[in-house]
Amino acid sequence: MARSALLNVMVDAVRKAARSLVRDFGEVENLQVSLKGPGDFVSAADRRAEDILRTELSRVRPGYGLLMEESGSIAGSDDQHRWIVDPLDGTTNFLHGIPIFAISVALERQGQLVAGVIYNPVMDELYVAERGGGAFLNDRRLRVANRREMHECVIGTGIPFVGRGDHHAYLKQQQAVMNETAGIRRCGSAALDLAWVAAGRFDGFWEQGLHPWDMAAAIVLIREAGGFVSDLSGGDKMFETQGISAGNETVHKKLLDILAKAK
Ligand code: 2AM
Ligand code: CA
Repeated sequence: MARSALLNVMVDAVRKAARSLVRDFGEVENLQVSLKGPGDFVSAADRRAEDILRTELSRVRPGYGLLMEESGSIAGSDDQHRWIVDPLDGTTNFLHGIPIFAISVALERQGQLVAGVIYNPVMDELYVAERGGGAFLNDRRLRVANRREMHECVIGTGIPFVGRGDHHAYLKQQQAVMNETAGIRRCGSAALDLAWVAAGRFDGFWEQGLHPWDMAAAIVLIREAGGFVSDLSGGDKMFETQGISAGNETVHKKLLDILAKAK
């Protein structure tokens, strides 16, 4: 597959940051047993990866704005373009030595998401998509799963934790989904969970309380894989409402219906 110049610069930046993350992930296991624990170390790993991404993306596309998990919003001289970057999605997994985490980079042009790259360096799974050009996993074309019966569907989700989200409302949603589906999975990286919808591994996904950097790249991937993405009311305000739901056309609609009834 011949990649566009844009995807090439995104992939190069992501691979460079991934080398730093993988080195640091190797250290985490040693630190698990230390008195202080790996918490501060992981924050530093996160910042190191973000610094590499900011440096590389700004070098190849000077002037583009940035929205990054750690540094926040950085305005550029070009107000038509913005990178949306999560240097380490799945921080809790990383901290616990669980090898499910990813770097996620998206490009927004005139307010529209046009390209996305998500990379899980431990599994060496590179997901890329560009608007109109399809979605790929390690150069293999992706298509969302085509199951239509909810009782056959595996649905990914994110579960709120201490101090985060409305636990009661979430449990009602989870109960409603578990009553109708083949199973629920919670892997701990929204970017990867959503990439897995694009790859047809999960039939659907929903989560509340996410930020743009958790979902931006994956939104491009899912749409380019023929899937549907919306906020939890079926609208297009994923960033504003912090909620997201995805699947093929049928599963996406059925999942939204189940979630609406669970209120
Ligand atoms: P993170 O690892 O980059 O923080 C898991 O349900 C998803 O929620 C992950 O993508 C995770 O991204 C995100 N997440 C974890 N803690 C969060 C928090 N305090 N606020 C917002 N998102 C969070
Ligand atoms: Ca994240």
